[in-house]
Order: sequence, then structure tokens, then C-alpha cells
Amino acid sequence: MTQDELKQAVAQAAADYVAQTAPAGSIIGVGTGSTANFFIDALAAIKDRYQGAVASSEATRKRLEGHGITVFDLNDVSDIPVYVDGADEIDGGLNMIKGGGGALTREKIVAAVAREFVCICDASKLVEVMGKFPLPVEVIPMARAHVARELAKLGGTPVLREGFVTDNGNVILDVKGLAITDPKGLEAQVNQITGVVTNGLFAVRPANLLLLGTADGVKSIR
Ligand code: ABF
Repeated sequence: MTQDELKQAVAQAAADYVAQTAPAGSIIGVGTGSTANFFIDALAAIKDRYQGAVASSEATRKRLEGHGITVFDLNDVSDIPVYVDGADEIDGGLNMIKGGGGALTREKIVAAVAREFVCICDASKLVEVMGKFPLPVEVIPMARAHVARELAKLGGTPVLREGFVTDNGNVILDVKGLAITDPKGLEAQVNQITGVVTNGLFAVRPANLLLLGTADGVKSIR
């Protein structure tokens, strides 16, 4: 199976899971990225069951609307039974690094509202210790140099994502060289740096369910 076929299989499994668990008439949280895009396409087939969706990025909003799915402002929504999104890395405790696509802050906000986070990945994303994938940190532009110095003190090498501005008008520092043995602690520590909007560790609120696309089929891991 190609990587795209694995992504498509987990995306379909996630749509089946949503169909089984999310009450009719509810609003579904939808993530960003190529795996999430396959999920949006699968969700389109069952869209009439739901009121609509909340999007974690402008790109996702456009794709949902392209399928005729109503997209709600998160401020108008108090209950999201399930949020489905990809990840850049995930460990056995279902902690994740996210934000390779630059949508980490909105993803974290939608995840905070959702009752359940379903992570959809191909098998290449499951790791023992996270950190090989550089940790994205969204930063207020005027704080870029200060935050970079503070991140270096934590042992990482921050690199500005050139030519990239987030949906919130901020920049991203990708931090290389971190071996993330304490994901929850590091998430809190990085968020304490003045000028950081948020970082791509999702450990304080990890996934509840991982649907992993493998050559032997989709595995469910809790
Ligand atoms: C989003 O999409 C991000 O948090 C993560 O960076 C990325 C994963 O993308 P893909 O599914 O294309 O590998 O979920």
C-alpha cells in the first residue's frame, strides 16, 4: 500500500467511527493536513447526519465548504463530540507533535473544546520518543529572537520557517534536536516563554484514540 492509501484507509475508518459515535445533528471538529483532507472527503458522504463542522484552518474551512459542509465559528459552538486530525509524530502515550502544516494553535483550540480527539496517521508517524520531527512553536513576530534564545537554552536549535505566516498572523520557529522524554513538562515549559502563542506538543491534552494505517490494516490504539 502507498502512504496515500494508508492515509485514505485511516480517514475512512475515522469517518466510520464518527458515524457510529457522534450524535446526529452534532458539529464535528476537523483538522488540517493531507490525512485530514482524506477525512473531509470521507465525511462528505455522511454530511447530512450533522449540522456541520468547525475547522482548524482556513485551508480546511475551504475544503469543507467545497463539499457543501457548513462551517461554524468556534465561538458559536459549545459542544464538539469528536475532533479528527493528523499528527507529525505520536508516541505510545498518544502524545503528539503537530504543526508541520502550521495550524497548531487553531488545532489546539478546537481540540480543547472537543470531548474526544481521534488522531489519524500512517504507521510512519508512530515513534518511541518524539523529537526527530522538529517541534513547531508559533510566536508573536516581535518576540522571535527572544523566543529563539530561550528555546536554545532548552537544548534545541530553533529555525525560522522562512516565508510562512500562520492564519493568526504569526511566525513559526521549528525546533530541531530535542529528545522529548517528558512531553507534558516540555509543553508547559515552552508555553511559559513570553511571546510564544503555543507549541506543537499535544501532551497536556493527548489523543484519546489513534487510528493507525498499517500494511496489515487500520489499528485502533487507546
Ligand atoms: C496537521 O497536519 C498537523 O498538525 C500536522 O502537522 C499535519 C500532518 O499532516 P499530514 O496528515 O499531511 O501528514 O494535522
